[in-house]
Amino acid sequence: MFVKGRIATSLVCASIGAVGLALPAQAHTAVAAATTTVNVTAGKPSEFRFTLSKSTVKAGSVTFKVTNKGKLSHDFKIGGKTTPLLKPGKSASMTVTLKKGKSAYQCTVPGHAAAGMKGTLTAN
Ligand SMILES: [Cu+2]
Repeated sequence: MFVKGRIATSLVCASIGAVGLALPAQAHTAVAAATTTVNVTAGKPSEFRFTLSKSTVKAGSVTFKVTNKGKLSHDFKIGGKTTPLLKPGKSASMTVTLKKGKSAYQCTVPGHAAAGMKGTLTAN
């Protein structure tokens, strides 16, 4: 199993080209898995809360799949981007590049962040 995995990694590296071959194999694995997906639920566990499937992510490209399970419309803002306003039951995906450190997120509907619809996500 381990040997088989090594071969697969080598093929990925080879496809990147001569520049890629100069880097250690581990770097190629990181490139292949660069985009992290975080599932975000708005309106859960209570109306003015977000639940994120991950509390830390790798810095770089992060896709947020936001679903509104509340009774009011909500959106999700992080890293300078905001999803469309989502009606109850609706969802949207958004890809953001996050730098290392803490990124604040919030709902931009007036009053919602103040009521608790905010938090921070750590990127390493
Ligand atoms: Cu909201």
